Amino acid sequence: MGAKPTTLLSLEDIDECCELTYFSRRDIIRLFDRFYRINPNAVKANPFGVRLPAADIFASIEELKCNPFRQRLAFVFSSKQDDCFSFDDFVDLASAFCEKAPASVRASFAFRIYDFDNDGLLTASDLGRLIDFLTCASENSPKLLERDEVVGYILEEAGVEGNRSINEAEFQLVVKKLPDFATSFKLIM
Ligand SMILES: [Ca+2]
Repeated sequence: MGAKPTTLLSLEDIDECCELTYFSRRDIIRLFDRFYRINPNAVKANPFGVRLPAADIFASIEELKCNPFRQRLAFVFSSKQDDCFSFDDFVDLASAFCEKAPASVRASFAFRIYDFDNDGLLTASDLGRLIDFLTCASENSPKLLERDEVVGYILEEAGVEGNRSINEAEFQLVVKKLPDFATSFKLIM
């Protein structure tokens, strides 16, 4: 039957992942097992080099299966921007939205996800697309962030009018005023 997934990881590998994320050794082992199950043969052949299609990864994660932000997540977290994730990319995604990640880290990734045209600014156009994403999502699909009020707040607090745009520092300030942000913008994997 071949090796168990955990034997593919050395303690050094695990500790390196721990250092770069908010996870414990046990978390890393659990995530690796999850990654392995998506395509055991490919992962076994090249545990850290293999890049699995983001679509396969999302399909295996209940919380992401129907998430309207799948494409944005694939873009932001695929280190080679090839719509595929290495194990490191997968861990980065899980770490960014885990419970231990500080609100500022989650906000930083939220900013990149909402910046649909990747120009480093949230413009009215980005926020408009964000509202579309949130309102077009199926009623009963799980969403990474189900926050119509957040969108309203962002517009109001940042005073977006005309061509006004929000940079990441301003976005962080807006998010600080949202007590629910840290709890709503999370993903348990
Ligand atoms: Ca933008």
